[in-house]
Amino acid sequence: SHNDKRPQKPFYITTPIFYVNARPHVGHMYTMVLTDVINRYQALTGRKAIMCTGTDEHGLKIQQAAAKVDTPPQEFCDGGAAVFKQLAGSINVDYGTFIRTSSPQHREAVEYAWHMLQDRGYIYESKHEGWYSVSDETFYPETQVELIIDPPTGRKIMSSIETGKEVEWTSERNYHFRLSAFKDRLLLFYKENPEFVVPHTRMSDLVREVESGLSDLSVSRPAERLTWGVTVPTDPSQTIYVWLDALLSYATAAGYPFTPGAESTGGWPADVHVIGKDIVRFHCIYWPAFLMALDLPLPKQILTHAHWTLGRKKMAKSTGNVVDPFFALERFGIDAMRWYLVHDGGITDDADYDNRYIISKYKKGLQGGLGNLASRLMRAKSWDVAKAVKRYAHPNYVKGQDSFPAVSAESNSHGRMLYGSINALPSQVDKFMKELHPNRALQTIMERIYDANAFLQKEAPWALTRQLEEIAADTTGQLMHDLSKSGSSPEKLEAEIDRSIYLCAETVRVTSIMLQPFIPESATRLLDFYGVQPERRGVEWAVVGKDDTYGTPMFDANDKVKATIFPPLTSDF
Ligand code: ME8
Repeated sequence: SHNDKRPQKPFYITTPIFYVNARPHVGHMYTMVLTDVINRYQALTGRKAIMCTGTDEHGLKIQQAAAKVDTPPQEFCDGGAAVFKQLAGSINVDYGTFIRTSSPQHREAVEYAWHMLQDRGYIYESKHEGWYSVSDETFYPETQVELIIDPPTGRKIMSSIETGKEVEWTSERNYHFRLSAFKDRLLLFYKENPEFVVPHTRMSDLVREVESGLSDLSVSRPAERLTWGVTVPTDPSQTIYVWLDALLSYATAAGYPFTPGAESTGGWPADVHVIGKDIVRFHCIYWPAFLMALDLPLPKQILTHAHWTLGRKKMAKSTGNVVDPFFALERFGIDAMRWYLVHDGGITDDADYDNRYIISKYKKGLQGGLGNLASRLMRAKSWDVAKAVKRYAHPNYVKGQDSFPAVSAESNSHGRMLYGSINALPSQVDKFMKELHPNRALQTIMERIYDANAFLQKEAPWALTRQLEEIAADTTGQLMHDLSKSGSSPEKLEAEIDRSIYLCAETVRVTSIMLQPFIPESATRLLDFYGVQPERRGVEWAVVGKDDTYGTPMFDANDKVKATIFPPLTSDF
């Protein structure tokens, strides 16, 4: 139909906007990288893709943090936002938008949304009493708090059972959002969109929580307590609750309030919000309810990832149990970090961060696995990758895999297995990426690289090369005679060598194409090393045999520095 001709909405993906009250740690970097990988993958498939990250700058927590260091809140936030922006840049995160909630553009969007909510009758004023956690920026009901002894101070404090954070009794007049009115609509929405929350296990917890009932949500605080935020446009004595303000940043960044007829040019609605499992309630209950109330389309999926721990305890800025991402980057480099975080980071289960793992896994996966395979093939004097490619790539070798010459049935079957598994790789990666499991996608790519290394080891083309050299050097002609008697010939041996080289080179080419979203710099260097033309690096080229033009490095392959894509990491620091 003519509708199919409409340009596709840009893919739109976000990270949470991060609080600026403390320096970022590896957990924040992880969310940024996961999001970037998914966004870059979409772009690799040829879709316009927009990623948004940014900073959450309002609220009591930030107000208090700024006051503590005697700095005006805006100045305090400018400094914090700059650090998060720097982090994104330094780990090669290709964000299109960096949204700050203290920006005038965002303030206007929040004011507009407030008017809409009020006009539609979703907001009312009443007295509110409850336990408020400044650290979590949320009220907890009586049933979700307990009296504990605060370990550092020995003081008895009331705290949230869920997060352990201190809560204080608050009694005030403020505005409420009719969250309770959305219970049935939310449950129906979850039922009709079983893929809304990834991984699926967190969806059942969510349904249980909503089924057990929703109370209305306090969405403003008296301005004498909370000054740093967006003022309620109809009542200057109140300031808008930080989470309503913060969640709306996803809309602001996509152009909200939207221009009629151009609602989706900024990517709205979001395809994926990537968040940590700590903020599921805000994104999977409050956020859809706000959007329903505003009559805006809902995000398609929320990817809720697990946490990084350090010494098995959650990495968190409030406890100081953190790894500085800038130090880690300086020590290991951008792609080693990106690779490690995605390969070993948890979606469903928490993962423990350890410098020793980074080094040993890098050694196995990138340096010893991919780097070694790539350079063994390309730097050997005894064969020529470009020649092997010319010989076997389609359309030069149209007869296909079954006709690959082989000296033995055994090696023929190994080759066929590798051929089949590399050919299947792009669709496996695609499936995992669409299921929002970048870690599985990356692990599968790595398996193909390990397969190719094992194949090369078994085929040992260097042994055939030596055999050819010996035959050539044998003046008696005996070796040549033996070879012919066995039904082989120097030409057949050469064809066999080329065949092994070709299958391994294809593994490097195809995996490098698929690795671009994960380790963009290294993958680009690998593709340069293999002389893959820049316009042949999209996923549509990740088909065995499709490219018959590569094999000659775009730089001097004997330049040790350039040809060492994954230099060794040092473990002594
Ligand atoms: O919650 N492991 O901001 P925040 C993995 N401003 N990821 C972690 C992590 C860990 N140990 N610790 C933090 C906020 N993260 C709000 C969000 S959105 C409209 C407002 C990541 O600075 C993870 O993505 O506390 C988590 O959800 C987020 O940082 C919390 O960042």
